[in-house]
Amino acid sequence: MLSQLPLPFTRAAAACRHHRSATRACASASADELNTTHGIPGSVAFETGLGGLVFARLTHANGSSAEVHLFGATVTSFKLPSGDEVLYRRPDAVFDGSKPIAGGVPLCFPIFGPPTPGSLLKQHGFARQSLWSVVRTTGDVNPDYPEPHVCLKLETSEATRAVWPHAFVALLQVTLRRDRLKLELQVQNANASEPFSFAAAMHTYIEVTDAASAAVRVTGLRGCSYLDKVPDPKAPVLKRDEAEAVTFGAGLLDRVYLDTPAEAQLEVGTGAAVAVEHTSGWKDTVVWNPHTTLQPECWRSFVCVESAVTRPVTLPAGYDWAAETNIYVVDL
Ligand code: TA6
Repeated sequence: MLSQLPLPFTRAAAACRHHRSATRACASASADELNTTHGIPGSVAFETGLGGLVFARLTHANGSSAEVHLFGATVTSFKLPSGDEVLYRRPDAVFDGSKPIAGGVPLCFPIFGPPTPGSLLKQHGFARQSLWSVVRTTGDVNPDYPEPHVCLKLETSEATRAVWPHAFVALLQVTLRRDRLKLELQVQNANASEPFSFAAAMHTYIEVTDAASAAVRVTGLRGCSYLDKVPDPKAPVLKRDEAEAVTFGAGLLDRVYLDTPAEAQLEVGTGAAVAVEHTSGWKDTVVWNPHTTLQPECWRSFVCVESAVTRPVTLPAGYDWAAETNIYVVDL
């Protein structure tokens, strides 16, 4: 009977063999347990890394790979088929769960930046310091192009309610596509009737040859308005960028570009650029380099280009918000 079914059905059925979801999400499961429930040989494996923190390793048939820590749902590595790393992990990053992982793509939610007076939230919110659970893994999103995928979830708990009194579900889906890393954040308002407001960002650290060099620059933001956070992060100044590109040698640079085009490119100094492309839910693009506020071997080695929604989005009860970021390398 099966052989008489139309081809698309047969293909979908075949794809299901590589799709693992559990009835119960496992927040504190060990790597061994997660391999049993969600591992997909050759595509998705769980490992125990620094400080005992568990991460998912996605491996593409073309040799590219990504690592996603359950702590903070932080993507900590994205390697091209050549083995070259695209992201940057700061040397001061700690992996003991006491602080967000400094590097890769920490996820800011439900606020971006410093909390408002009286708020119990910490800078950039709790998502990057919470343990997320594994909902689903997939080896074959499209059977023609195997795309390793992991979906992580964070939802209301006593700890989140203590600092943010709302019922929510946040899902981060990470898919290693043939030529890019796709990150999709979905936020659901699970309150019975109350709306809530949130902000968010994919705080993406990208490795560069030397941030002080004129060859390291961000293009695609010319003509955009931005909030300059350098004078005072709590009272940013509205400016307009008329420069051909953003460069980093002159001093601390901390800007929230508003209502930006879908793509910005960071030229990393090697003749290649890293594109950060997003869908319209991400309205803004943050560009940050800490200059001498961090050690030279650190600040010269990265620039953050972040898909963000910095002005709070109000989500009615029962509604979802979703937005996608794609990170890929282009030759200039
Ligand atoms: O995204 C840029 C920014 O908001 C800067 O203002 C800077 O403080 C940076 O994030 C790092 O924040 P963190 O809390 O990770 O030290």
